[in-house]
Amino acid sequence: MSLVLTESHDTIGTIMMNHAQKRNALSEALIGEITTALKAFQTRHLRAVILRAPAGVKVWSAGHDVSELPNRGRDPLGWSDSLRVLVRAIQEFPAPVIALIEGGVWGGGCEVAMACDLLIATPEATFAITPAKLGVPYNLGGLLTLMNMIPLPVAKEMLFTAQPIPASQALNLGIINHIKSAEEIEPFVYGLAKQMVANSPLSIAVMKEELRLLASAHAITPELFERMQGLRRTVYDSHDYQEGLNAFREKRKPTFEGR
Ligand code: YXS
Repeated sequence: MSLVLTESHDTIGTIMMNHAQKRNALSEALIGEITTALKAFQTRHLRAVILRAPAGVKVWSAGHDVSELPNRGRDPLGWSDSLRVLVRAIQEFPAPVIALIEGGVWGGGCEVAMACDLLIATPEATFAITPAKLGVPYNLGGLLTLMNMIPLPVAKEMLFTAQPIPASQALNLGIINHIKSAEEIEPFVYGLAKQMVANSPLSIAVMKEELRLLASAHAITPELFERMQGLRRTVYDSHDYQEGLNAFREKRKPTFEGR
């Protein structure tokens, strides 16, 4: 059974995450279908892509598939982790990718949504960044995305509380471009896409890539990189990381001991 539905009209493609029973948890299988769809759209030179879930969902994506996170001792968010592969695929897609968001966006789902070029959400949408809830060491790319998108005190509040923020706050912060009602959001998003695809695809593709390169242009020394990797290792080697995974799998609250 396909975990993703795709369609295209004119030069606009749509990718609909459709794994309801796992709340569109970003499993390797689901991510594989999304990246395959993106590659097919790129081959066909589509000029805009909409990434969405079915209309009316309560959960846009429940984030990284926790059942696929490695037990302690291995970086859960390394370069080749499927979530990181998806984030890069969206960021490097040579045309605008627009997130049409209904429902809750959790954890890695926020990274995927924020990797998109524009985010349009319904008033009921919420955004929660949850590594602290599970004891996961967030990756540097994810932190940089947050630093580029929102003021540091707000990024810290979202990371440290792991609590959802409402679409209204996300709009005020500039995380999302527009809020539209459930009835308006689809025609609005496709209207935006139509405006974009009427413009020069080459100019847009180059500006998108230039902005990606400029946003990631943070020079860090090898020593700084190794210090940060060492810090992250203390987390994924920890009792607390394993406890977070076990608690999720056993459907109970974790007991973190700070070790
Ligand atoms: O019990 P069954 O087999 O029916 O499966 C349940 C859930 O276990 C499953 N499910 C997930 N499976 C793997 N990974 C997930 N992230 C995940 N989320 C849910 O889907 C089935 C239905 O879930 P249920 O009964 O909880 O649905 P609900 O409608 O009552 O609640 C929806 C949510 C999203 C509020 C709830 O499922 C939830 O809180 N899910 C976890 C959200 C979360 O903490 N995501 C972060 C994952 S870790 C991650 O993204 C990164 C590593 S990081 O932490 O760095 O951001």
